[in-house]
Formats: sequence, structure tokens, C-alpha cells
Amino acid sequence: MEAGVSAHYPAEEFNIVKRRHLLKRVLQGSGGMIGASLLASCGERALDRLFSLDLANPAERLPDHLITSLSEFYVQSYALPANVDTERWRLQIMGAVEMPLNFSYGDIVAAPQEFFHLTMECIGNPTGGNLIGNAEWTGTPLLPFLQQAGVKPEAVVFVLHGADYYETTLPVAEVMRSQVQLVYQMNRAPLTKEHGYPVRLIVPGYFGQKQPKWLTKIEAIAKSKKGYWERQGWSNTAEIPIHALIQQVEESRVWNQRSQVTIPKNGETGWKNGILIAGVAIDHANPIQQIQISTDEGKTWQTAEQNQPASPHEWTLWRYGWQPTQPGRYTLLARARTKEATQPLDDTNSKDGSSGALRIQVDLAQQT
Ligand SMILES: Nc1nc2c(c(=O)[nH]1)N[C@H]1C(S)=C(S)[C@@H](COP(=O)(O)O)O[C@H]1N2
Ligand SMILES: [Mo]
Repeated sequence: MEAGVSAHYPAEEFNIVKRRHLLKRVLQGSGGMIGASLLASCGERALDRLFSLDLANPAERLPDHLITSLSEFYVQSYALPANVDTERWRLQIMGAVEMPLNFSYGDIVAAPQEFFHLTMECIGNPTGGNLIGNAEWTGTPLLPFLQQAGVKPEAVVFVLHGADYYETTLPVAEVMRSQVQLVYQMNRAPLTKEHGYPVRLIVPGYFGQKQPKWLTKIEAIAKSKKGYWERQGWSNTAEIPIHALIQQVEESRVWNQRSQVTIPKNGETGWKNGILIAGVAIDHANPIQQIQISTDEGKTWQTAEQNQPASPHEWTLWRYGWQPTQPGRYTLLARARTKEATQPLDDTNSKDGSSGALRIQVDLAQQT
């Protein structure tokens, strides 16, 4: 399949009337890690920014970045957030290393600064759920710090420790990539207490559980080990699978498989002017090449318009203008493709993260 955007925004006169209060928002169901966690707060409206865009106007370009504000960004912590005194805080690199080292906050902010966009998602986010957000992060590559300590050849995994006694593990080679960052700002402001002040690690391509907050210790060990969530059966690989999320049908916010929306036919709020379907998509490592939408439960597929983020670790935004002609019940699906993979329609193991397609039922009312 060729790369690039194949914009499918039909009807030249595609003209959607604002239907702000028409459709009920369907609240998100619980999804394992959400229920298990003490302090998960699902920012009520993580994707409000998507709705604030003038998506219904085909002349309006999809933006390059859709940033989730701090007040909308989900927080997932298994215990109380740690209180860290930055003066006394140290990052320790220890275990199977030539020379155990300690770094201060000053050492980290003095190192070359990098800015990058990355979407964080919890593995417990149900298909279409709200435990996902996109931020611009500020940090510095971890690799030079590890190289100073000298990781011994027998090291196979790093145990990443948080001040709240959280731990998670990753293979040495994954953590020693140049993209892995010691992060101290989120959307250009110091990390908040909830998001891991003063420093967290960001390892692109992985679910949130591999992004330890309140980072205190990076320990190289010679045999593999599982972290806190992984010991409870959540995927230890925790690679983000290819998936597209439908976040909006018209102006409703649609969160899960039980979602059902009814759209009348006539008047200002009717469907005869077309229905806007929009959302985001992301993959472990490859750029999203195509988003496909089906309005007949997967029999036929149309290509949505999408943006092209510079990094594959930032969500791709997409929209599709659907022009139905008949009243009735429709099942909408969205799926993403990269050069290597097409999103499966059904979920396999939800403890590996939801990758199945969200099915949204839409009832288009008869003419009265
Ligand atoms: N120290 C520590 N780091 C942690 C966690 C935690 O409980 N403690 N939760 C993890 C999980 S499960 C997720 S999804 C992300 C959420 O990051 P956020 O709260 O900044 O959105 O943090 C991860 N890092
Ligand atoms: Mo998570």
C-alpha cells in the first residue's frame, strides 16, 4: 500500500450543522486496570480538544498536533503520588554496572534538552476509552547517563523504580535506545506531582505502565523479572498495538462498545446533511498510513482523511464525512493500517491492551 494521505471527504457541500446538545455522551465502562487502581482519574474530557476543532469544515486542515491539556490528561497511579524533595532527590544507576552513579536534578536539566510529542495510553484503556492523552514532553536522553555508569554485558533487564515503590522492567536494549528520555516537563511546564515530579522516564512505543513516574533508581539485573502490574497478569511486553479509536460521531463523545447514538433525520439536527466521524490512531513504532471506516459492519471500507505526525509515537488524527441516504441502524467501525500491520477487528487478550475495533451503533431516524 502506498504511503500518504488519501483524503476522503465526500459531498462538496458537506455541511454539518452544529448539533451540540443533541447526543448524549456515553460514559466509559471500567476496564481492569482502571478498577484495580486506587487513584485512576479518567479526566472527564480527555479529547475535548478534538471537539473544539472545526472538523466539520472540510476547508479546515487537520492540525499537526492535538495536545491534551494537563487538566484533561488522565492520571493512573497505583498508590498516592510521591512527595519528592528535589534538593535531596537523586537518580541512582546501579546493579550490574561498572560504576554505580548518582545524578541530581541539576545534572539532568543541565544535559542537552529535547522536546518531543508522545501519546501516553494505559494498557487498561478499553477500546474507545479515555485513558489516553498526548503531550509535548521536555527531557534529555538517558543513554549518556547509562554509558557513564557502564552497563555490564550480563545485564538483561533494567528494573525502573519509583519513589512510590512502583517498579516496572524492560529489556536492556529497549532502554538503551537514544529515544528513551529522562523527562521533567509536560506541555512546557514542570511535571506536576500527579505526573511524576521531578523526573519520569519515557520509553516510546510502550503503554503507560513502562513510563515510571517519580523515577529514583535504574537497576541493571542479570535475570528477567516482572514489575508491579506485570505480576498481576498485564502484558510484560506492553507494546502499544496498532489501533484506531473513534472518539466522535457528530458532536457526541463515544467511549465504548455499548455506544449507541440516535440521529434524527430532519431539521437543523438531522443526518441528511452528513455525519462527521472522527478520532485518533496509534501504533507501536510505525507511522499510520491509512485509517479506514466502515458504516456497514466491515463489509466495505472507505479511507478517512488523516494528519501525518512527525513521530509515530504521537497519535494520528482522522475524520470522515459520512453521507448516509437511508434511515436505519448502522454499525460503524474504524481500523488503522501501517506498512506492516492492519488492525484486527476483534480483541484477543485485553490484558495485552485493547486493539480490537470499536463498534458504534447509529440509528438514523425515519422521516416523520
Ligand atoms: N511510579 C509510578 N509510575 C507509574 C505508575 C505508578 O503507579 N507509579 N503508573 C503507571 C501507569 S499504569 C500509567 S498508565 C502511567 C500513567 O501516567 P500519567 O498518570 O502521567 O498519565 O504511569 C505509569 N507510571
Ligand atoms: Mo496504566
